[in-house]
Amino acid sequence: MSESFERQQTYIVETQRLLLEKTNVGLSDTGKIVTRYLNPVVTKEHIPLSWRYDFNPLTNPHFLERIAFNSTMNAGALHWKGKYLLFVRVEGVDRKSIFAIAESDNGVDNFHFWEHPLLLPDLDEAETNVYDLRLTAHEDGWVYGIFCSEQHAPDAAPGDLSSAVASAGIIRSKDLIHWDRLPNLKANSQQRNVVLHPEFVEGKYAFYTRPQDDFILAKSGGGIGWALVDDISNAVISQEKIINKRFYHTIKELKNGEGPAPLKTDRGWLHLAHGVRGTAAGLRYVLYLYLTSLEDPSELVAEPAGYLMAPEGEERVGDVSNVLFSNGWIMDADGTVYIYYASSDTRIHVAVSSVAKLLDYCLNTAEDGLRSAESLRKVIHLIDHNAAYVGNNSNGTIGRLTK
Ligand code: M1P
Repeated sequence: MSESFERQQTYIVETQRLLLEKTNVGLSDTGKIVTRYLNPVVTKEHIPLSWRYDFNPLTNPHFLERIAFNSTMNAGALHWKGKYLLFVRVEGVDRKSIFAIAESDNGVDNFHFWEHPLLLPDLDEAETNVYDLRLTAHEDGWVYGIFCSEQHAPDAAPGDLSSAVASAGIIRSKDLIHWDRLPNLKANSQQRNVVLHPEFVEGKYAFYTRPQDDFILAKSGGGIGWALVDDISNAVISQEKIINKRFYHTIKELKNGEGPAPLKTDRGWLHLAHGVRGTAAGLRYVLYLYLTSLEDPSELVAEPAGYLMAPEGEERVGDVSNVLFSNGWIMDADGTVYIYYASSDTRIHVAVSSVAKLLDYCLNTAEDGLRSAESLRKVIHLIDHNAAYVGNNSNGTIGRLTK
């Protein structure tokens, strides 16, 4: 072994060890609905070295990375046997994604990948890319993973190497090691951001969908859809209704998509979703919440105006800048909620909240009035309400408490 090989190997191994052992810290959260954390929880630097380097000095004399990765993002999440698991979208420099499980004891730091990536059964050789897995521990006893299965559009004109078709792939497992692959969900439109509801509804499997006219834009696709399916081993959408609509001049004007499977609370099903709007600088992806009825999970109960989380600071910049995306969250028995979100399609972070706070936010923040005049009315209403509790000084800032 050359000295340089040995030195480089030691440096790389030691650097990763320090990264994996690093403690994360929550940032100041006074008055905030979620607590962000200082460090991302999973980055491409967390990917095992044995997936990247050939450690044989004879076949890798310069100690070069043999397989390089571009990013870790958009992770499904699951609480499993006391561990916090992330099913990470690991994207290579070749632009293909694979899924890999990273686990942590406390949900906020020390995530380390399992020895092998998830061995996704290969169904169809036309499938080019897979990504954005959503996990559902279903009441039927299986853990399902629903993901985007993408291929080159079969009807693309000669020379058109961009047109693509998105559909929903389905896998399930009972041990998270062996995965069965079921046929892709059959639908009349392209589908991305498909999520399985954790309970049977009317005795059927229920899917959150995102019908879209083409690969990128939802257009007539209206918003987040809902469809009941008789047989998950041959899942066909025959009827789909839009349960969370898009509106002009909102954070989800261009498109939206369900995030992880919703959380069951005593006030309803709590949903995390992403909304997308166009700007002069490109698309902007933010995260928002909505609540649906326990009796009918397709019935909207509350939706606070605007976003819960938007890209901040370093989160703004990355492979696809100005994007927050989440397809994984975990609720602990004590009501703590860990939101795993990727920033700018590059790395994964955690933000921590609680069911109590998220419900309070959902139920006590007014819905979007869709007009500036309505936004003004809401501000005036809050000022008037506060007049009974605080005095306003001459600068208009809050003065002494009167009650
Ligand atoms: O680049 C942002 C996101 O774009 C797509 O999401 P959507 O279909 O909602 O627009 C996906 O490719 C997603 O992976 C990506 O993070």
